[in-house]
Amino acid sequence: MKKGIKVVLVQAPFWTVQSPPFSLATLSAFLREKKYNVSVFDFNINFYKKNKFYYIIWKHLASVYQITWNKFLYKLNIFLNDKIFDRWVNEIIKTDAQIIGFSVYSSGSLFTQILAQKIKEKARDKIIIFGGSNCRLHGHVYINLDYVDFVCVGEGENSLAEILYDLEHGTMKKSYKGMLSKFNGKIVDGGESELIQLEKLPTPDYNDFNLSDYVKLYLSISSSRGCMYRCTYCGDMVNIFGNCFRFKSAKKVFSELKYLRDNYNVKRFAFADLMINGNIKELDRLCDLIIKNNLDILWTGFIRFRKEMNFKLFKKMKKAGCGRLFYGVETGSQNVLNAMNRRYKVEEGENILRLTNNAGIEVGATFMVGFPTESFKDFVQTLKFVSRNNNYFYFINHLICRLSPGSNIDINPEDYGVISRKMWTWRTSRLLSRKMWTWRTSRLDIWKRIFRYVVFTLWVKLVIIKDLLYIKK
Ligand code: B12
Ligand code: SF4
Repeated sequence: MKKGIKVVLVQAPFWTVQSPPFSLATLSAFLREKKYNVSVFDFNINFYKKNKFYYIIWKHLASVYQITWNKFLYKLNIFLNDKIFDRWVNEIIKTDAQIIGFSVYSSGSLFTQILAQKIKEKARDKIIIFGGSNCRLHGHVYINLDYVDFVCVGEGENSLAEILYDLEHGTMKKSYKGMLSKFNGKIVDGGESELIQLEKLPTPDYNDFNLSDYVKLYLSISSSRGCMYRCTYCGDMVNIFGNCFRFKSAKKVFSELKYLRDNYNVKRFAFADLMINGNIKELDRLCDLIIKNNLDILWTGFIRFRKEMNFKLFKKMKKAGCGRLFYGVETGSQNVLNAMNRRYKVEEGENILRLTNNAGIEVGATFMVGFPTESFKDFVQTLKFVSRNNNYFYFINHLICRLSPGSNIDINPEDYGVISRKMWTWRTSRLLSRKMWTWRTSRLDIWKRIFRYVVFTLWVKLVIIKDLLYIKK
């Protein structure tokens, strides 16, 4: 029998249009298992479907907002999208839910805040909870907004279930583990929540989503949470609950994949893990199970260079349906790799790219230019790395290294020659968190990094053209 408390979970724009928001599918499955009455709304896909062009314009504006927290953009959004917001607010209020939870990523911060504010204006009694990776970074900023009641800074499952339980039994407490809350006008930090046992989590629930709305649909799944490495630039560290790596057994992941395939008739999956090869033995076992049971699926995931990965395993992964893997290559310089604490040798990385490609798996690679200790010589080594290995890449992404809040560089900037942080002091800007998104050693340094980014972009294009000419010959 369902419990009396109703909860709505919301994804505001902007998030992926290829698959339903994974965090909400995970949380709704968990709460439903506990017999709560849950409704889920993906307003991101809703907005996309209404007008794709308009969606893209706002997506870019929202990305400006995520850095500047610009008041003008906030007001412009309310002015131009008022009707859309009203429709969404009404949809939410119609459910009669007491609790409204938002999954907040940096890309969705602008729309989430406006939507939450409008809900509170219309129905003061609703309890508004923010959760998601952006809350780990900006939790204190969010909890200071008068329309936000709780901010989940840890894993959502247990914290949310605890609040729902207490609300139902009239035993609301001063603080909740994994949450920031308000009590008698004061902000209370409930401390770290206990880590959930992944093996006990239910399979993500995609029943609330109209799957035909998504573009080239795939479903997300996870085999682990966290990471056992400590790359110095990595901001995901703040998102790694409990600072450790946890994994599900191959048997459990297989049963989830099978259930999702059979239940939703979907064959394309993406692992939301930070790396799918955190536990190589379980990955190997999972591939065996998929092959033995002829699951007939196609999947992708983020993966890390590890010298334990061999050709036999890549072949097995391919046979089990692995179509593409995403590597964070970052640099072709051993010096920079060491400064990044990537813990592998350039040659090992190259070898793994070759093995992946030879096994018939497409390779997506991300490079990072302008790491604080990167010299011009290091940069040239990265360019050479790209041309040497270009045949193995299906596509290359690259970005300028930015200061990720919570990363080692952020905590110990002096160790990397980062002497001062550039503060975004827009006159219109709202409350800004202490952590900033970029740094500067000198004005020249910024231009140097932009220059390298441009050169890298051109280089990738040049290498591709060169290869095409070569093939034509
Ligand atoms: C998988 C993933 C994706 C997938 C999403 C798949 C999907 N269907 O949802 C894809 C590849 C599409 C993706 C895309 C992007 N991503 Co991404 N992604 C991730 C990754 C690796 C894992 C996220 C995940 O699903 N984890 C598993 C779930 C279960 O965990 P979770 O989301 O944290 O949710 C838990 C808690 O946070 C909490 N919670 C979450 N929501 C709520 C809500 C409530 C009410 C409560 C109480 C709790 C709660 O409970 C959940 C369960 O414990 C993270 C890295 C990370 N460390 O989190 C980056 C990350 C979330 N992505 C990020 C970004 C920036 C993006 C992009 C915007 C990048 C870009 N510029 O294009 C795009 C957005 C989509 C688009 N193209 O427009 C950033 C977000 C930054 C921030 N601080 O907000 C992260 C943190 C990576 C990073 N360090 O930069 N991403
Ligand atoms: S960059 Fe990847 S491997 Fe390195 S600490 Fe972050 S999540 Fe882990």
